[in-house]
Amino acid sequence: MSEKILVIGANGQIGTELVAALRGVYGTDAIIASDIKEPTYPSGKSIGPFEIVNVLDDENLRNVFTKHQPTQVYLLAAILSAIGEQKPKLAWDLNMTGLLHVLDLAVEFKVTKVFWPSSIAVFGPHSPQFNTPQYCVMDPNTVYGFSKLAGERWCEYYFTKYGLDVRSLRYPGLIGWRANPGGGTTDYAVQIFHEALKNGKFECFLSANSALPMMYMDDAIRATLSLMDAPADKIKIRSSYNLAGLSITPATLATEIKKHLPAFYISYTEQDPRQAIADSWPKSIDDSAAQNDWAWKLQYDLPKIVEDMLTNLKGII
Ligand code: AKB
Repeated sequence: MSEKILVIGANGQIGTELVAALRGVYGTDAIIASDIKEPTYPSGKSIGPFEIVNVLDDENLRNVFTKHQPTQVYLLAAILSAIGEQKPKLAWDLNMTGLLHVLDLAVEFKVTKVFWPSSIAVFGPHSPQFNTPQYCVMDPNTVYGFSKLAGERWCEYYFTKYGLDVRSLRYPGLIGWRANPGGGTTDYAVQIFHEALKNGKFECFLSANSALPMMYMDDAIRATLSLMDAPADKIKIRSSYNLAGLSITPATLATEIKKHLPAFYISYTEQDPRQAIADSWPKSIDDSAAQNDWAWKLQYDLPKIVEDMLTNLKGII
């Protein structure tokens, strides 16, 4: 069967990279990129099909499904943790109503596979902080976190009740050079590279020793594609898989950057609301279920991430 893959939220940090990767595998015309606005990245509209989609507008979404008859859908449109705390009702609405619209249309249009990203934000202050297991106490205290947790329950529900093949990953913070993150707590781990190269210094909004799980974008995209490629019977978890990455602090990241840019200087903001969010999240994650079920394996360690980020950003900053 020839695939037609709809990516909703294609202009974001993950979407930009995922569309490029999917076009590499399936061909440009097989991937319909979509977002609420025209893309600003050069890899956007001019390179392949693009649609304006607002996930809250059921009719607009239905028209796009009718026009393209997608066989797979990746729903990436979401409001992340930091912005979610500024606009809690909008974050809940977008993250939840948007998901339900897409799940319903996927059932109706007999979409064969749906990908929806969850996050380490589903864990909360009473979850184990180190090596956080797949199943444990989950009491997220951000709107983003509990919208993702509720979304996971909906995904599993649509799989069980309607047989919809929904697959999901709990992404850690993602570090990549091709597109910037927007409105998350882990955004510092991308900003630090831009500031290091542009200004030689960075004021971090998280404290020096705030450990959080992070992953290089190349690994995250590879994990996404291999989850989606795995035979359905290998996918034992229909809520969302833990994905560990590496446990990174601002201080360890700065130390690694200094090996390349010895004059780089990091300072820390005294008080920032994102600190409380970071403190409520795990410091490291156990992703043995992903390793066992669909042979997940991380490739990028911290030295490799830093070298690749600096090398690629140097060319474009
Ligand atoms: C955020 O910081 O909100 C996101 C996430 C960890 O899901 N990057």
